Formats: sequence, C-alpha cells, structure tokens
Amino acid sequence: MSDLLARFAARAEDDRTAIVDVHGAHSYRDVVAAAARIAARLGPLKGERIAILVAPGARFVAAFFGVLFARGTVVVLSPLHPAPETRYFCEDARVRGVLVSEEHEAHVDPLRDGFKVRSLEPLMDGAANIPSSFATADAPALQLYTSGTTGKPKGAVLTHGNLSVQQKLLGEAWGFTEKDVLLHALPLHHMHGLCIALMTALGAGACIEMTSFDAPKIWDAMERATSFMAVPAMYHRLFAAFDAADEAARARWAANAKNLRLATSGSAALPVGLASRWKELTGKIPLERFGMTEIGVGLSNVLDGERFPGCVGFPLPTVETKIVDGELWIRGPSVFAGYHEKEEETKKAFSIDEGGTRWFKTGDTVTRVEELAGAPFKILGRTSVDILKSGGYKLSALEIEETLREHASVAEVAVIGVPDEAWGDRVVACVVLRPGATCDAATLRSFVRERLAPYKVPKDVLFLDELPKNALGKVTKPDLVRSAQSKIHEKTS
Ligand code: MLC
Ligand code: AMP
Repeated sequence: MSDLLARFAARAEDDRTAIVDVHGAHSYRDVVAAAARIAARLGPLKGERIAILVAPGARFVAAFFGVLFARGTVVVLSPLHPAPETRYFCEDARVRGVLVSEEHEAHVDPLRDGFKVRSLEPLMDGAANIPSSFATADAPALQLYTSGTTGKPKGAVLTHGNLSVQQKLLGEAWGFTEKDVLLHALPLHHMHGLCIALMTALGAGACIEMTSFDAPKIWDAMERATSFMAVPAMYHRLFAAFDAADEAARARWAANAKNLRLATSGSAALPVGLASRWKELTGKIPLERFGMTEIGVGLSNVLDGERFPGCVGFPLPTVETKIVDGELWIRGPSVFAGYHEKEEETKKAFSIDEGGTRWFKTGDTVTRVEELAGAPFKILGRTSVDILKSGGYKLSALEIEETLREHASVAEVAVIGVPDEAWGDRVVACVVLRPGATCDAATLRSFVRERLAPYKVPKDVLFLDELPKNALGKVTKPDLVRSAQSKIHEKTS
C-alpha cells in the first residue's frame, strides 16, 4: 500500500497550516479534502497518466494527490515550456488528460487539439470521501522528464514506494517535524522542488511557504521559516542581492538566515566560496547533498556534526553505493523503475552484477576524500560532456544541437558548457553556417526559445569556420570549451 498517500490522508483532520501561497494559508484538512474531491471527479484511473499544469501552492498539492488518490500517475508540466515541448511531454507520456489551474489556461490552448484539457478549480467543488484504499507501493506515481545523452528528455517513472521511502528518509535525515516551516522557491517539474523539498516537508506535517524566486523577497521570507532548500545558483543570486543591499537590509537578512535551523544545497556543485559566505553569516555551511531524478537524494552531509565543503557526504540509510571505474553506482528502494516506454535506455542505465543485483549508473564521477573523517564522497563531474547543469537544470547538449540543426542557416553545431560562476555551466552554441548563409546570434536564440524552455537557450552563440574534430570526425568538445572560454572572457571583460 502507498505510504505516501497514507501519510497524506492521515492529516485529513489536521487544522494546522500545510501551505502558504499567493491565495493565503491552507490547512492540511482543506488540502486533503480538495485532493479527495479532485480524485472523485477524475477517477477511477487505472494507472493512466494525467498531466498537471498548476501554479505552485495548495492547488498544486491538491491536484498532485488528487491524481494519486484516483490511482493515476502524475506528469508535471511547467509554464516555462513552450508549446512544442509541452506537447512532446504529453504525447510521449500518452497522457489521458491535462489538468490546468486558472492562471495557466492560455498556456495549454495549443494542447486542446488532441488532449482532453480540464480546468482544475471546478473539480475542487462539492464533497467527497477520501478513498478507502490506495495504490500499491510498486505502482507508478510520478513520471518526471529528465534530459539524457539522447536528444529528447525521457520520462523517469517513480513508484509510490520510491517516493514514500525518499520522503521518510529525508524527513528523518534532515530532522523535519510539524514545527518546521519550509521556504520553497524551487520549480515543481523536477525532483528537487517536488520530491526533495515539497514531499519531504509534507510527509513530516510541516508548513510550506511557496513563492517564486526573487532574492530580496527570499531573504525577507527567511524570517518566517525554519528551513530553506536551494540550488547553488540561488545562493549566488542571494549574495549578489546581499552585496547590493544597504546596511540595514544586510543586518536584517543575516539575522533571518541565522535563524534557519537548516539550509540545504543540491542539484549542482555548491562552490566552496558560496558555502563560506553562508558560514560567515550563519555559522554553518549549507548542508550539501547529491541527488538525481532517478534516485532522489542518495548522499548527504549530516544534519548535526561536521559538514564538508565541496563534498556531498555519505549514503543515506538503505542507499548502497559502489564506485566502478570512477563512476558512482547506486541501488536501493528509492531507485526508479525505469524510463517510460524506453526499454533500451532503461537497460543501459543499469548494470547487473554477478549476484544478479541491479545497480543504477549515475553518470557522475566521484571519489572519496580519505583524509576527511569517514571519507565523504566528492563529485568530480559527469562522465558525459553532453550533459550540462545550468542553474540546477540538467540539459542535454544534443537536444539543443538537434533544435539548432533545424535552422536553415546552420550547417554544423556543437553545444558546450563553459564553467560559469552564476550558472555552473554556461550554455554556449558553436555554429558553422552553411556557405553563403547569414544569420546572427539573436535569430538563433529566438529560434531555440520558440521550441525549448528559456533556460535551454544558449547564452552565447559563437560563429566558427569549422569545428575541431578528432581523427574519427568527432567534435572535440574539451578543445571547444577552452577556446570558447577565452572568447567569452574577451567579450565580457
Ligand atoms: C533562468 N534562466 C536560465 C536559468 N534560469 N538560464 C540558464 N540556466 C538556468 N537555470 C534564464 C531566463 O530564462 C532568462 O533568460 C535569464 O536566465 C534570467 O532569468 P531570471 O528570471 O533572472 O531567472 P529565474 O527565473 O529567477 O531563474 C533562476 C533560478 C532558476 C536559479 C531561480 O534557474 C531555477 O529555479 N533553478 C532551479 C532548477 C532546479 O530546480 N533543478 C533541479 C533539478 S532536480 P532570458 O534570455 O529570457 O533573459 C536535481 C536532483 C537534485 O537536480 O539533486 O536536486
Ligand atoms: P537531474 O537529472 O536534474 O536530477 O540532475 C542530477 C544530476 O545533478 C546528478 O547526476 C549530478 O550530476 C548533479 N548533482 C546533484 N546534486 C549535486 C551536488 N551536490 N554536487 C554536484 N552535482 C550534483
């Protein structure tokens, strides 16, 4: 039986605040009841996938659990995706329908041709009982799209068991209780914002304040929070705002940050400089942990005790690890079921050892720092140059290349990640134009913007006469990164 749903349903009589959003404060009682009403109007589903495009807040939580109560599988859409991408997710997942909240109605207009789109708010009226039984632990609960080393994103299928194990593990590891108030400004179409942050806090019966990310607003909101979870790019922005603020704001913000019992960082490496700045303010570096869409959080620094800057700590309980040729492999109950309708890709993602045990190959190169107590894990990078991390979003260089190749003026293209203080990887497109073609960077950027989320749009386009290649004709991306780095440096200095 789904413990994820059992934990949520157990709060049906709880009048404490679950969610604070732009509409106000919402109790657990109200959110659970709204989910039950949505389920009654949607269901019963037989594991079918329902896409939801709902603004962060109580309605999102009600829609998410409503689909699960009705025994469906959730596919989370984002308003950041333009129509072609949104359509791809719905088609790939073969969703039975799309649930949309009022602020996003216009965004799904292009989907109305081909998909059954339903407005969320009318489904929340009336009365309904909470279902008397739930899906089993091995039933799919969530399909999250993640970029890989093939062009289009793949739907990682996470079961109720995966999510509920993760919810319990993180709640315990990070000491979440009903007394917590989590400040939440992460996007909900990815593992970090949805499962690591929102589900963990909900599982513990905490209050979650959901807001968009705006650095000064976040510093102010910390006053009301006990905990905060962020990607390194957010810490970067927070300190940029801090440095630009007056003395009074700085003093107020420092006190707010100090007041948090927990600040975490993940989704990308936290630069040691940012960690130290946080320590100067609060006495502790952020708790850094390592996660992935396919596994949730696998490794974490400890809540109490020494945290190691530049390291991601140790395996959580139930997580088993091994390092094979420098690559981190993981197994345990939080590891996902597979990629939706992608048998080959799923097979490639795992390795079966002599004992028949299935290990998930993370694609991250790691080491253990033996000089430090317990030998914490340190992430050294990705095994593939085609996977980039920009502001915490995983991007496929190949997907962006394929999109640019559709432009009539482009003969050849290589997309690379150039190390960047603000974004981690700065997405740069190196383009060779067709003979006689003329085209500028702005044109190519808007071409990509019409087809992919804005965070996938290359920040720079470098026009080259040819791409560096090895004897086999393969583009040598490390060479390109080096030369792009100096060109961008010239441009910006
Ligand atoms: C925004 N932009 C980005 C970007 N975010 N460009 C590259 N990379 C990004 N991550 C673009 C905008 O489209 C805009 O482009 C310009 O940068 C300025 O935008 P902004 O409005 O200032 O940015 P903002 O919307 O505030 O977003 C910044 C951010 C966001 C840091 C809040 O990137 C973010 O929410 N990141 C979190 C990603 C995340 O949750 N990843 C988790 C994956 S799960 P233009 O051209 O329009 O000016 C995972 C597992 C785990 O990794 O371990 O956690
Ligand atoms: P995603 O597919 O978006 O879930 O991204 C997962 C990837 O993010 C991992 O494979 C790592 O490459 C990266 N990642 C997550 N947390 C960290 C961290 N603390 N340090 C370095 N990389 C991280």
